[in-house]
Amino acid sequence: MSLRFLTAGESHGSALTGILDGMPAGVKVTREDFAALLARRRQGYGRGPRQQLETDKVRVTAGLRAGYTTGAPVSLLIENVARNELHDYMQPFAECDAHKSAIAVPLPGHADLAGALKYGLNDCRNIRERASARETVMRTALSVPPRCLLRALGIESVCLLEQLASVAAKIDYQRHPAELASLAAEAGTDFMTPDKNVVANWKAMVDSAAAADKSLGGTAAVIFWNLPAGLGSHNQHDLRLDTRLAALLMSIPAVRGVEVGLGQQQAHGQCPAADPVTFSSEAGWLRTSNYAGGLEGGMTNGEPLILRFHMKPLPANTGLPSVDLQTGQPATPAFYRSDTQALTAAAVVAESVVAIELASQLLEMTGGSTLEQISTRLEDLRARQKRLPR
Ligand code: EPS
Repeated sequence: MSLRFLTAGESHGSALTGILDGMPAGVKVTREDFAALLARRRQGYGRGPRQQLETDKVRVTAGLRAGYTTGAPVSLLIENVARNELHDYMQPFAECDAHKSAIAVPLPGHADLAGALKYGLNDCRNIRERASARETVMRTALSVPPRCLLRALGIESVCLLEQLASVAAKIDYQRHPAELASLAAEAGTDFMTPDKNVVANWKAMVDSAAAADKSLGGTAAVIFWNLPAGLGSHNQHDLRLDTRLAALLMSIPAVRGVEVGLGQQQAHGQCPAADPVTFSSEAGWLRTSNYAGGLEGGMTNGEPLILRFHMKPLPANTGLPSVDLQTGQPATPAFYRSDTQALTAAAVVAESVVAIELASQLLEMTGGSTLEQISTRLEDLRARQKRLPR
């Protein structure tokens, strides 16, 4: 493990804080890199009103100097600027009246009840504030330096929406990811999908869900390409790259399942279970298909890495019965402002946490304290991986 990160912050607290440790020196990072990525996380058709209010402006408080990483831990701060009375109730010291913002009725499907029982609380506020997906803005921001490192090494990525509720886009994962990325760019920013024909239908679905205060889940994909073979390991359960990537994707709020490549179709016999190998001295090692999604035996195999995840509808206003933690009586949870769909945001977050892990794996494989050293070693490795091993 070469890169480590931690976040702190509550949804309606004053700010989110993050630390990323282990970045090499000499990686160029600009203000625009942060702004553009965080704007991508806010966009999407069906995001909640909060997304228009938050600016997600990143203050870099350590680890960058004159536009380059120094090798020291990178420290970031993002203030929550949208204000409502909840922010007054999240003040750190005794003058804040916590009772005024108590949540006595847990939302089914949320962290509320499990957290209240864990901490012995009859107020779910502390749990909900930290479990909120607002925290993912910091994980996304922390991925910027690792993304800049990957970009400098020629590694590219895209995230795509594949299915919203029961309506699937048509995506051929056997196409080159750069083609999928340019189709998605053509289809616009509402849903980040390469299938422009599904967009109008998805918009109408979001409109009717919004009118009913419901939320929609779905499936999205993250693809990285130009990776060397051998990131990860087959040697120990916790070093397998699929172990680590699945854990990171599952850590995104509301994600309920993860697939590597077309894993479910492979399991159900609906597509080949493996991809044929070819070799030529010009092209090196190639596969004629990529159903495995670029991961075999816990390691990248040099093909595009394809990960897919399933996100449930946000459980904000399901209308399901609950119980008042203070009275023990049946009760309906209070209305809770939410996104109609947050799959577009989750896809950007997923791409971000995967970027951090892949950068970490590359650092582990190449060693090196500076971008220059890493780049030279990776070039050498790539050249060797094109030849027959001796
Ligand atoms: C969230 C509830 C909403 C979302 C929030 C996540 O916040 P609020 O209750 O203030 O409207 O907008 O997501 C973000 C703020 C964000 O930046 O993604 C929740 O409970 O998970």
